[in-house]
Amino acid sequence: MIRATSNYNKFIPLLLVALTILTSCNQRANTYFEKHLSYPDLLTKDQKVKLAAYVVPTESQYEWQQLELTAFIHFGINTFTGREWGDGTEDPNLFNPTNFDAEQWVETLQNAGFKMVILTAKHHDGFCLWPTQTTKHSVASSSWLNGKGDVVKALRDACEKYDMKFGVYLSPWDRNAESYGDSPAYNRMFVQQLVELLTNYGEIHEVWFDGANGEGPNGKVQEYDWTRFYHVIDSLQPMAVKAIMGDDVRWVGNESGLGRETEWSVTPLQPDINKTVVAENNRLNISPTSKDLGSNELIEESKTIYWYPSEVDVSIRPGWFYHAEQDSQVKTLAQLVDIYFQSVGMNSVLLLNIPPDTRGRIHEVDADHLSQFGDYITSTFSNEKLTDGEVEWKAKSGASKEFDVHEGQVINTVMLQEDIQKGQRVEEFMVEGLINDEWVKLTEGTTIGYKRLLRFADTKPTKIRITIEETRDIANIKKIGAYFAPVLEGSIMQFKLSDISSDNWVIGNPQPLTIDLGERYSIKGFTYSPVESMESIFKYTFWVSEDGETWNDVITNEFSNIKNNPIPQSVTFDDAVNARYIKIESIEGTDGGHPTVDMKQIGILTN
Ligand code: FUL
Repeated sequence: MIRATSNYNKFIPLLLVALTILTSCNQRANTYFEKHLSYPDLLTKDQKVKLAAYVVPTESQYEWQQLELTAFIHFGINTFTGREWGDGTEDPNLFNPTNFDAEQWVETLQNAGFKMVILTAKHHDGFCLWPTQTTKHSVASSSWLNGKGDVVKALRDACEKYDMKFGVYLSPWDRNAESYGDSPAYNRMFVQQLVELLTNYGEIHEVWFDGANGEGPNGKVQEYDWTRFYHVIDSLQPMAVKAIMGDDVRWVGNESGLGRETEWSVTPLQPDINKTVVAENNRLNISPTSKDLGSNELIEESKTIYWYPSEVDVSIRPGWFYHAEQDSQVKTLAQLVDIYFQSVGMNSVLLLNIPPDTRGRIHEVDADHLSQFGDYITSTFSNEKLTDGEVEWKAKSGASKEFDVHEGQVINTVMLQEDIQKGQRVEEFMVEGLINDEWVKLTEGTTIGYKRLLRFADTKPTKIRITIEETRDIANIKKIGAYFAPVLEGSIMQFKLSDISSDNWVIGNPQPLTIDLGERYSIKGFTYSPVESMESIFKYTFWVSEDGETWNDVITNEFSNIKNNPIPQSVTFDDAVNARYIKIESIEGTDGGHPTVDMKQIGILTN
């Protein structure tokens, strides 16, 4: 296979390559564009789409894609403060796991089928889980193991022992670093942190740069030197994929475990790391949250396209960090299985977060749900119902192929895989089953990519037939599978929104919203539920009053990460307060505005 790397200025050789592909209708072209392709001018839409079928992953992107199940470990100061975003002023001594056991993490994850673990080596609060030379704000200043502990090393060693791949999350946004906002100085520090992580801990398979950044209007604004960060990774760990604010792995666009029905790994989208890219993404009106990131219409408008596959990151709990009060809200087997179908089954890699508790262990509830999940996936997919689904099927638009089902078997799931080393091509397909000598449509879909899973009602066909209805070029189908995936009762555990009914509440002032609760309560906290598609409150003050005239402010804080993860928020006060009236003041919204609050969004906690 010849691999051509495209380059903005090398139009002439590229044009020749392009012409070879475009004119070789009957003859197979074997030239591929690894990771990206800049289009020469003057190509038609059809020509551009056909060329997009020849963009392929790099070796490390391909290896990453085959992992399918990867795990996130959010562990740090927040584990001990109960927060989601620490502000960087925390005392390092708070970090004190009582029964730390990284091997328990890795063993639990491996038994559930996970192939890589990514650790939050430094979250937004700036606390480093390894004894870095760059700051005192690290495990070295904690009393844990007398300052001799190193979470990165402990986890790395456990991964080595269990043959698990290992990645690091290093938050660019740092609320502790004094140099943050003094761009060159902080970039130097960040590079040094990267160098420490990428040289002292063996092989690193993924580097995760979070795009989350809560720099406020009065905060320090940092210009990151992404080019240099990328260079450091490429030279020290050439096989590591760079994720999210990195150009190898793309954020799927939500934190709820939901992939796209139509998921193209070839897309004009790039991480917003420099002005040119930002301008191009703006021109095309696309961002990681866009529904369409790869249609033919979008490709027609684009100048450069990339192999930039999707990663679905979601937490097994409502929060990213461990909070004891969420022990009853660990995602159930049914929810985890749905997430699997919506991620791995939608041409993405799943990055499931399992946050260790204050002991430094994966909690028993999480471990139990993970083990059920692992058993379900293994037993479902090791029980192949087709007699032979391993194929090397070169399918043109309209081509069909039949597959025999083992006699008498009930199926409700199909799996399709393209050989993505030859590009992603299928645009539309249909699945039928032969039931009582008649072909009956079972399901249909759009993109396939590395893997597509589709569920349908239980059926007992003697054969299934796959039709590739539309493809960008001859599709290379690698595997067709059929399975029986037991249907699970989805007991979605409810989040308690309020301990008292709002039936007798009366609105006093509309904004800031004041509410007369009707009687006096001992209030221990409140909840706030964001509304989809509306700006949410980010910073707030919560006030109480006995008479509706004299107000006491109980807490001013932020709903950390509400923008990326718009789930109901629960705030517990240090001490209960007695009051009949409450007021919630929106200081700043998630988009910088002052969103209003509706009474329906508020709950009161008294227990
Ligand atoms: C977000 C962060 O703000 C969360 O705290 C978490 O780390 C998640 C994976 O990414 O953007």
